[in-house]
Amino acid sequence: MTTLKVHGHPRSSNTRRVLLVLKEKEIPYELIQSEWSAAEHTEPAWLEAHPFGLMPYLDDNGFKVFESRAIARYLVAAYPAKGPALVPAASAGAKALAAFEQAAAVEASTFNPLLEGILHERFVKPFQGGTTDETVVAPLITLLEEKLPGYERILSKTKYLAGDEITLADLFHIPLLNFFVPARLDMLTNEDKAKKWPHVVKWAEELLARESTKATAVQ
Ligand SMILES: N[C@@H](CCC(=O)N[C@@H](CS)C(=O)NCC(=O)O)C(=O)O
Repeated sequence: MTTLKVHGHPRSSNTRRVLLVLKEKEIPYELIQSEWSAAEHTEPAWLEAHPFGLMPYLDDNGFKVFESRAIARYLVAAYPAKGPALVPAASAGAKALAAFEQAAAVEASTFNPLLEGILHERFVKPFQGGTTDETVVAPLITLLEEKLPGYERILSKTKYLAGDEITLADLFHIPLLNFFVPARLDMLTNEDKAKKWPHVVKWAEELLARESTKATAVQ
């Protein structure tokens, strides 16, 4: 098996989403670190592999795929014998697949946009020389806290979002869950708030304690 190449950057949460799935699946890989400051991801050679000029993309022996979640699904489909399944097998039936897809959709359509909005204000703008606008952050935090009871309803019935086995839907949350503390988001650590969604706190703590999370965390 040729070593898979991930083109991206260890500080990119979307790159880390792919790396931690590779770790979970115990698939060897090489991270080809892009020159982020030189905007290598906007150069013609990169655009050949990723038409939208973003990171990461995967190169599996010449086959290229972009979008972190699509890469993860490719890895699951292409390497079924490696590591845990992470997506219900076709033999598990349409209902198991639906449970997985609904959990994955919650991450992509609800969790990710809210977190990205907050992180853009609190990290990206200051890094680019701008100023955080807390009037933008506040409603995003309110919306996030309004979504946590939904997570709590699910996680009080099953250990993970799509049942009692971990799936990509849980793992997809990790790169941005990792930012709660540095981004001063206290809904999982403030005692008064955390007691409103204890199963979410336990789920998040378990995800953040995984070896794959630690191995791919920003140094
Ligand atoms: N939905 C894409 C998002 C990719 C993305 O936004 N990547 C960021 C890094 S985390 C990027 O390339 N940003 C380019 C830039 O900052 O100029 C994915 O999941 O792969």
